[in-house]
Amino acid sequence: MGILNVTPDSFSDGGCHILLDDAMRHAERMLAEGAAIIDVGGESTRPGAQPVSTQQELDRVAPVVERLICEFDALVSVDTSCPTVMRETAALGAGMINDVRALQREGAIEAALGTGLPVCLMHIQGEPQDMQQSPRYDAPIEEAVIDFLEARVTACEAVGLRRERLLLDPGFGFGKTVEHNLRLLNRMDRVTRLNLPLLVGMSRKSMIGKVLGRPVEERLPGGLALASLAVERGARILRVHDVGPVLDAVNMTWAVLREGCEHD
Ligand code: 7PJ
Repeated sequence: MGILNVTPDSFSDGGCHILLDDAMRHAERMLAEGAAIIDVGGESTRPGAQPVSTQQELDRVAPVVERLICEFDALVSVDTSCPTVMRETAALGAGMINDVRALQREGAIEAALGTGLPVCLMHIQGEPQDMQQSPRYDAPIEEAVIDFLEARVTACEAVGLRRERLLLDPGFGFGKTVEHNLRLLNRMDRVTRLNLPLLVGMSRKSMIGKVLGRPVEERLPGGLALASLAVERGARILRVHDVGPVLDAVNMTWAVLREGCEHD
């Protein structure tokens, strides 16, 4: 899954894709490099980011979604928590909803249900404005994440949004310290026990910066290590900026894992 931010303040490629043509060129490149899904986001959820209005988010996202489908026939996922954005982009042909708030906003479950689309439910503690201030958990992080995701799956099923339409994401960096993130990745096989496909996003995130002491433009090698480990621990979709290099890392990892399966 290639990341296409259409926010003026997204931290790693901020301001680069404000222009529609730039966004399209960037998406075309990610598709050429092997992306199966383009994830379009119009709300910056970086720590401390300010909220956007529904209209603002829609104005950013809708033209990009429309052109991606029309010009590239791409499978488009929309990174949104907003019920209106879910409905409007689904009507334009989006193929998936990616909600970092796991459909907790008022009306979001109903909106997602109405679209008929698959939905990724991500774990988050707090809101982007304050989630990184001093994340704390009473239970081990992996247990907290599993309990939260299980509760969200139950809430979806309660209104008729079937399990078969859901994907899960442990939410690296969303209300978590570096130690939480590292432990969560190590224990991620436990999250696979919920028996739903796992999507993960660690590309260029601050956990890499903190461990390696690298600025955002120098985090690819660290990201490749995390991508490989994530696949080994059960991730099935990786949300990334650098599609080509990550795909090589994943294919190499997968070749080793497949050999293990064939000879066991
Ligand atoms: C994630 C996301 C993630 C999912 C962002 C960033 C922050 N969606 N949207 N998982 N992160 N599903 O890319 O650094 O980890 S925005």
